[in-house]
Amino acid sequence: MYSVSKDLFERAMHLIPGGVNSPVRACRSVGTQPLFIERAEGCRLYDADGNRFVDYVGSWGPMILGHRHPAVIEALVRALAQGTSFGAPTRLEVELAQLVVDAVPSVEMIRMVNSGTEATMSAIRLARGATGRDIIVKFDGCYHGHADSLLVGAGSGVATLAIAGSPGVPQAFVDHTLSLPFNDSVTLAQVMAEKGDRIAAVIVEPVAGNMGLVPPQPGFLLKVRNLCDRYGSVLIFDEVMTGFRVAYGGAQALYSIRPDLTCFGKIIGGGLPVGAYGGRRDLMAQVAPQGPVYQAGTLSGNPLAMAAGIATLKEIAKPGFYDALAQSSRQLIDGLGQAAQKAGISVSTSGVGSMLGLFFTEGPVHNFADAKKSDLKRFSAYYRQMLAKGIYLAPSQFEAFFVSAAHDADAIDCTLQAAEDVFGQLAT
Ligand code: KE4
Repeated sequence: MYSVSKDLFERAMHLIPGGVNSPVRACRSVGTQPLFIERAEGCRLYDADGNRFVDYVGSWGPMILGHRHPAVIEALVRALAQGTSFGAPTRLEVELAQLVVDAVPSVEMIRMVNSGTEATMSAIRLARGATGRDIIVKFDGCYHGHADSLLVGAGSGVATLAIAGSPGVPQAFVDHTLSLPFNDSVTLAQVMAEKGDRIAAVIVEPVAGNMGLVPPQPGFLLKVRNLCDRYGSVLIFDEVMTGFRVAYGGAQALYSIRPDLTCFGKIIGGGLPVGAYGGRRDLMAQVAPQGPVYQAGTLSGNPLAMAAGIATLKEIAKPGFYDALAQSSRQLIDGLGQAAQKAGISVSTSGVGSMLGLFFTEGPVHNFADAKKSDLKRFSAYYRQMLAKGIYLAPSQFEAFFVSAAHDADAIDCTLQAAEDVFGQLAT
């Protein structure tokens, strides 16, 4: 069933740490070996053994259109005909920057980079440079990439691997980073009252997706915004995952909050390596070469990534795109909750647009401490049994999962059928 993947994994283990190029893909927290994917089409993946799966990882978010959308492929073919990388400006960078600026009013200027990590790392540096302050506030369970100063009490891989921070992160970085409970504006207010004049920025996933899916509680984001205003700290929305996912204008459009800086990734690259940070003109004007805050990147604004991102954004900007996606997503998450309930399995489900979460705990799940109450053994069994039925989920309780425009009724139906069988088996 998975013999080719097993062989490839054995070879990979000798060449690549853990046999993967990104930790969560190792599937260690769910007790399986990773499948090596050969190709993808629409909402489905095909592994090296020819097995077919309905894909709810979507490359961890970028594939909101589904895999190999014709418009994206055509744009890439056109771009390839011109070359792959020039190390010089191209019209495509201007076009993608304009699309993002038009879509997200708080973004007056934007800089392309090559990953979400680069985006958040650079936004943090900019906030520190602009304020002359050092302290950064983040929230437990939120993951902003693997930059040293942010790998403290993070979610995603760190949560899954139960590493608090990471070896190699100097103590000094821990001193400059405070990690507080998500959705807890009282604690944030206390910390800001005590240290606010030394806090350069508060960085938050406006909808947390790296401890599983945890939406903001009513008023939380507004309270964060008001506290940043009160103490002169920069508010950074890490929309690497939520940007163009939960709404065309991102979570900030959904919750009507205007951050000072926003980080992007994933969808704006249409599946190619990309990241970006942008926001207030007076802040972004301080980024080199216009200003003194240095940041650079060999492949920043790469024409292939720009072409795929432009094609993707043009498709998702079309009328009705998000309504249709929300409808199929709602059908899925409600169906999963009902299937679990029917089997007598305690789960807590949540959804913001096509970004979904299912915890194996009674809930409610409002923060990382709640999320960690989940039954990880039961999640692992659920993951493995759903995989055996052709449903490809994120291999971690602490990840969100995603529906794309390519997930048709057949895909949703067979997922719900599989879940009904699996929850029934888990209950015995
Ligand atoms: P990258 O450096 O992985 O492109 O982006 C880091 C990042 C920043 N901010 C948020 C909110 C993110 O979700 C991420 C990366 N997400 C993880 C999984 N949720 C990527 C998967 C992986 O690490 O393999």
